Amino acid sequence: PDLFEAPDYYNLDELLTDEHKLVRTAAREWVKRDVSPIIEDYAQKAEFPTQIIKGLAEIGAFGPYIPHEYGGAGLDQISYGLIMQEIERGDSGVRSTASVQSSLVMYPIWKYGNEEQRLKYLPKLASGEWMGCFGLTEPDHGSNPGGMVTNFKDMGDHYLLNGAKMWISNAPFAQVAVVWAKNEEGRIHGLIVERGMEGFSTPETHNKWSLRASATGELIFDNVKVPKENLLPNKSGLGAPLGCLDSARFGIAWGAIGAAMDCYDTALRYSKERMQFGKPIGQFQLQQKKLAEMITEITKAQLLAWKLGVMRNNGTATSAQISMAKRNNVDMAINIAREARQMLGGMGISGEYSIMRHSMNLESVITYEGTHDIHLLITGMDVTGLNAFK
Ligand code: TGC
Ligand code: FAD
Repeated sequence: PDLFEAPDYYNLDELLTDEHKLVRTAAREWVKRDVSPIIEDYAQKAEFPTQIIKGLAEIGAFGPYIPHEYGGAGLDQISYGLIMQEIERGDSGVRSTASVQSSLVMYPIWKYGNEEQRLKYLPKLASGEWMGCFGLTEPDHGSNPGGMVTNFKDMGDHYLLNGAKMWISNAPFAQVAVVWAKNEEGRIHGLIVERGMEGFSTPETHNKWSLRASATGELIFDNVKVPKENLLPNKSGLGAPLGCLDSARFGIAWGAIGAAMDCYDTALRYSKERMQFGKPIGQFQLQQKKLAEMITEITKAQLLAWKLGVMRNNGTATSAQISMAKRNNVDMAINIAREARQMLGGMGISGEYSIMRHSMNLESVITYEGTHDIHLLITGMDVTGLNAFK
């Protein structure tokens, strides 16, 4: 079999429909052709390759499950997951761009917006004509977003927005920002802020050693006049942004498998080619242990993601179940990246191979969308009924 398509140790393809496989093939072929050959170079330069935006839109990565009437691909949750998996096989930073656009910008406009907002923004976001970002995290409020200080006041004919967001993916080039801020009563609402509004700026964050091919920045609001029609009317409170995170975390649980697959494939291939002591290194038991553990963990993660996809499709997945998959699968991927890097010896640190880039990228993935420890505490709260955050 083509190693790029592997691994599928438990023949999980049997669980997929023809549509799932077609969507996956389209994403896979596009990543192989348009992302993998250029991405190392962009990561080294610390630049987002804007030329791939059109291709991301074409494979349905912008709003995979948003209905056709709003320009989305109208697919199910498993197709969404498979697209994220294939993109992250290329690079977690590219998957981040797609996650943010779909789950953190299009999703809230679709779910919490009115019809005018859906029609104004969703088709342009689906086609990639406009790119979006999501502002929840602040300099002093990361894991505890409920403490945010960004706020807006009702000025009669508009809102006046003040505050700052930090670590925002896509911020430096986004035309549209979905921003979470408190009103005068301290209630959290979503506002659509557009580039060009006076007092709104998006300085880029430099010197990242992780997600270098993804642009990250701040969102600064200095008395920004936001038209009243830009408030998302249909949901407020912390549950509104957390609902978006459920969708993004689900996609990350699938995406991380893609990064792990690429590291495993690379290490497996290398272990059969690299000769030391007169043998391929794959013949040594210590190297076989690494590969055997990798394929076991990938297979478990695939099953977790697939079943979660079934539950997302029928609307029964709980936020805690999503947390478990995000936490497990990202941890699985970061461990595989680290082991795979060692298997390549000195070559493991070189940009000739993708492993070190995946390894560094996953340091962000294990932190954003809720850190590894925050997700553990969500599981802990779910099973004990006792809240460690309060
Ligand atoms: P808590 O009191 O537990 O909950 C507040 C309200 O929210 C409801 N809720 C949820 N609703 C929907 N989905 C969820 N997952 C929900 N979790 C909780 C909850 O029922 C409650 O509703 P109500 O009506 O009673 O008010 O909230 P808390 O303040 O104790 O915090 C809980 C905690 C720590 C789990 C949460 O705040 C959290 O998840 N923190 C992590 C922050 C985080 O994930 N930030 C991500 C920023 S975005 C990002 O990283 C993008 S990276 C993208 C990329 O590049 O791919
Ligand atoms: P902190 O919350 O300060 O956490 C520091 C440490 O303390 C962590 O290990 C954490 O697990 C631990 N900790 C915190 N609270 C507890 C507790 N109660 N119990 C035990 N341990 C605890 N945010 C957005 O809004 N939009 C984006 O697009 C976005 N993109 C990002 C892109 C990148 C590359 C990165 C790195 C981050 C991005 N983020 C984004 C922000 C991300 O969600 C936050 O970094 C993350 O939620 C953690 O917040 P923090 O960095 O403030 O860490």
